[in-house]
Amino acid sequence: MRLTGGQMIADYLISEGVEYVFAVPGHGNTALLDAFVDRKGEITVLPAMHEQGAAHMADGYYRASGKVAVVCTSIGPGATNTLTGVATAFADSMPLLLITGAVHTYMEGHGVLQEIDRPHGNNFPRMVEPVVKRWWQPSRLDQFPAMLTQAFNAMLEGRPGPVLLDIPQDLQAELGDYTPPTPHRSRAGGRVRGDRVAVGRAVSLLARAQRPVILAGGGVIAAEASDALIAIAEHIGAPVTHSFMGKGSIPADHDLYAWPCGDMGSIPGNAMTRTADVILAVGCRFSDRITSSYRAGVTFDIPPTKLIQIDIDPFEIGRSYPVEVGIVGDARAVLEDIVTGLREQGEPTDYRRSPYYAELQGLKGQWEEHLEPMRTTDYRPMTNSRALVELRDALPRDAILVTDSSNPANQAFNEFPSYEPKTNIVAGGMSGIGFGVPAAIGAQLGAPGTQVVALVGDGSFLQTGTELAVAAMLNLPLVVVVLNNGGWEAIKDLQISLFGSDRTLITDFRGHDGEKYFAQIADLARSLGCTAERVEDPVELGDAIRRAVAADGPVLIEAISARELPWSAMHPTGWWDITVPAYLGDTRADYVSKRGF
Ligand SMILES: Cc1ncc(C[n+]2csc(CCOP(=O)(O)OP(=O)(O)O)c2C)c(N)n1
Ligand SMILES: [Mg+2]
Repeated sequence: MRLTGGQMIADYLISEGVEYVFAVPGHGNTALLDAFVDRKGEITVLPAMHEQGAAHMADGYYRASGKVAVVCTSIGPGATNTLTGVATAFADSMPLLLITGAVHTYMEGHGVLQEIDRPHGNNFPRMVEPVVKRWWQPSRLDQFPAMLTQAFNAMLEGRPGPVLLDIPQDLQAELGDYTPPTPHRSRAGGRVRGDRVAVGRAVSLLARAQRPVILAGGGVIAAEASDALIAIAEHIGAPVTHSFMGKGSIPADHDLYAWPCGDMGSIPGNAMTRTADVILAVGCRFSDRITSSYRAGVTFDIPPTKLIQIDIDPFEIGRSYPVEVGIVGDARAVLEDIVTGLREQGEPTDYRRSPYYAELQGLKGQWEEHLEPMRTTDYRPMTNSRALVELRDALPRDAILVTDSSNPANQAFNEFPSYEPKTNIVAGGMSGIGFGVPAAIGAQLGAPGTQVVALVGDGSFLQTGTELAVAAMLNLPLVVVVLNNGGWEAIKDLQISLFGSDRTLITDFRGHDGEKYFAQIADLARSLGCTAERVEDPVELGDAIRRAVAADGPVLIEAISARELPWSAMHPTGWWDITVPAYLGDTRADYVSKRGF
């Protein structure tokens, strides 16, 4: 058949079952977008207010649904605005199909409007290259079928991630011959099994371990490997801790749940990993976030702890810690083989009778005690810990919590129980503020029957909160809770605790009169078409959230939150390498004495 390039793309996306295209239009993609006009009912094109928002929406949609979404933007600024969103998906190994407009093939290099033209014409792909698995910039229509099938292959196979199609405007509009490719005929499918010898060695190590610990990363969620992971934990009595991305791998009320480890981690998480004799790490990168910046003996002590590491990407094996056994493979396939191996070796341990189990329960009790004062206080402005308690109480067990960065995200990581995979959505590797609201819009579209809640700070909201206009247009039943403390308080807390109380700079928002400045966030949400409430008393927060959950459209709750230490801060148990300037004397010396390198 004869189709335009735009029609070929629309047709292939529909054949792949893509439901949503998040788009911002411009002259660079109008011919492409027009191809979707005649396919209404088969695929939905939705607006975003900013291209970063579009990318976070597509990413959030995938994280909640496991289905790929498309981002379609214009050329130049429309394309460059996507970079943070694409980088976020790339860091967390999330597939995302970015389609941008490019200069007409016959005008490339002339420096036309919005062309990134130096040192090479049509050069946007090289800006995005470090954060995509692959990119295409076709110059002929006959390249389209292979480009489209290869794009889905690259996105979905092996370690998933985003890809870019940068489509010259003339090709979007021109007719060419097209034989629709069959989706799935160009990719393998199935699961990559681990090496049998290596799996056998892992089984022996785990069966003999006295203090085994399982560390769940995002790979467990991606591979839907929770059941196998829990089966191993129960067979050998191993506490389970996790990274930001691995949260939800095991229900928080499972008795082997050890809460998270790392610089923002918990007492049990860090104590168990620090003293383990064998750690089974699954689909996790060992970023500085969960290793306490690699300072030995805070979160990990590898060696002497023996590490079994499973990852779909061979590069991750042994990247930061030497492995006793490294296994390349799909997390679920490998864990299922380990379960089989363990069952062949013997009966499950009666782990609840062991002193090791008692030790874990003791540490979990200490953790609850550690959090208790900040969780139960009626102090106003409210603590984040108290807000998290109220939020958990008001939400169903399967609600999806979307966070991005800073204290709201870090405290949710440490304090908010997640019970199911895919109910914890967080900007893990990039940890970018501004992810929360648009990602939650995408997640609510991806999980229509489940309550999605974004929990963000005012600093985060002020970056991308205008995407609530999209939630209002769609009347999405999304709940957004903004913890408004009038500033970038997590960074202020760092400035104070590391550099001194007289060395804060720009982190409290202040007006020209020197008074603290607060954005009126509930008013802002109302102006965009959302219902909004402002809550100052923590006692009233739970009911406000219940009202928001019961509403049928988007509701924002502006919760006025603590802005001064100790109320404003989280109290983590790990260590984070935040560099201290050389002129800060004793503080610098203390920092240097602690760092791992
Ligand atoms: C895009 C981006 N810019 C800057 C940062 C650095 N950063 C981390 S936390 C933070 C403060 C965030 O403020 P807010 O969302 O209000 O949360 P609070 O710390 O006040 O609770 C900043 C600026 C970041 N993580 N992401
Ligand atoms: Mg703030």
